[in-house]
Amino acid sequence: MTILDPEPTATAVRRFPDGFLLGAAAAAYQIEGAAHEGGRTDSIWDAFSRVPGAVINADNGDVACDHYHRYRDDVALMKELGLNAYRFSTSWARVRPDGGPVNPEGVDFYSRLVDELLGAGIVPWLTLYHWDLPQALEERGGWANRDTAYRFRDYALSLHDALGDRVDIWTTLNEPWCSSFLSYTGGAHAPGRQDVAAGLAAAHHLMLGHGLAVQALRERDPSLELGITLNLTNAKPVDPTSPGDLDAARRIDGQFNRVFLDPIFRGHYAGDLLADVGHLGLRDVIRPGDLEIISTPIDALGVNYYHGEFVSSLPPEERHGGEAPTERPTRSPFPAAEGVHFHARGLPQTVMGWEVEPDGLRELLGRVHREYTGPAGVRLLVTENGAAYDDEVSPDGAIHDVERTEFLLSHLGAILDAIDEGTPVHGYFYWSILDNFEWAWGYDKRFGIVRVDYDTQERTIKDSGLAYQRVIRHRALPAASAR
Ligand code: IFM
Repeated sequence: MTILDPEPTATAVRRFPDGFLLGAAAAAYQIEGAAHEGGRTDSIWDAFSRVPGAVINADNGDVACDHYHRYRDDVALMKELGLNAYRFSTSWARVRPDGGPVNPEGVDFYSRLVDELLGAGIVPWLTLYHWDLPQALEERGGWANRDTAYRFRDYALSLHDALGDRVDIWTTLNEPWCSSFLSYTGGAHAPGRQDVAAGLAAAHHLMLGHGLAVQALRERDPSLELGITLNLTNAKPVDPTSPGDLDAARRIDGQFNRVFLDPIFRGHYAGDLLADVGHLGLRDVIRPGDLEIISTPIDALGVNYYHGEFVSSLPPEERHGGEAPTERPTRSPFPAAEGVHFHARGLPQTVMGWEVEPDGLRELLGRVHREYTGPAGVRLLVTENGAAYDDEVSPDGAIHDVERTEFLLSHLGAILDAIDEGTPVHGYFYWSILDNFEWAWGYDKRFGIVRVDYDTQERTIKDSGLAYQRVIRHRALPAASAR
């Protein structure tokens, strides 16, 4: 039997708990296009895409998947797939161009999108910030400037004014690690800065903005479900008996995971993290009261999981893939990880060079539940997980993306494993509903369960999408032995 067969037999399936959301995600700049329409002005990604060598093939989000004009058809596709929920982000530069007054035309786009989703019986899951700061705010210091956190709160409230009557689930930030360290320290993402202190300031101010927005939205409507999405990893030592490797794993865990988890859930930065990075600029930006704001209770934590990290104090024999493709020189995004080397484990890899390790998701969810969300009584969901492969269109027009299908099913299986061992997980969002603009990789990497032909904008559901459609219809996964 395969996942595409008509009916899985009752004994050969693993069922998802009642209420578990099976959805998919996308983000404004990656799919909307219409970059210069409806009053929208530049975000940092519009500006960064113009920097020579910053994005592969000099691609940009001007047109992307043209979702701004095709959102009705895209929602119809989501309905056909049976998605329970759709996680999308709003563009600050569309809603408040240049970070200034509200743009009714921009707000109206999201209002129509939300109505379309609700009409299709799909829960709208709104993310306020998925990396596309208005360029005008970057020119005033961007996230390294504390004031941006307050502007973010105002932007959140403007959207609540328009959508608060219809959207119940609000995520403040998507992957602040990327919009701080990868963007302000590593320079691989917009705005392309390479400054350790700016990256630490950005991380702190992003969390401050998160806390301010949660407070303000909660005050507006205590019934909202409020949360944040973090990209998290398992940082493992190559040699668990080597003090150098253990320290490498501790540093990466600290500067990737705990730098956000501890302030948000515990109201402090961990002592070892402060010892590593406090003197590099972090202590200078923490003001009295900040950590109380940042740790304002939330209702939901979204975990984005793609791969683990296998680290050592010794270099690998061969360089591990996965770096940004940019022709511009970049630096390590980690503020204090000199001497930490990233190794491969010999696992299969996606075309991003990311190792495929579904069981790492089970392990990560268990850890996050035990140490953070469980004690806080916060709902835990997987808000992104997905894989890029070089898809081929078969002569019959189908996309037989066997590897992506297996990736999707095996990660769903890992979530059921986590649930079986006592980790409550409440939902899963595949990344992404559509092939789209993969940041510095441009359109070169395809993550979608729906193919986008960028010449014609034609959409085709891939085999992975058809497999997901069946999982959603039956609310069950065929047991591994039955696939
Ligand atoms: O495309 C991105 C997304 O914007 C954020 N999370 C990771 C995805 C794949 O790189």
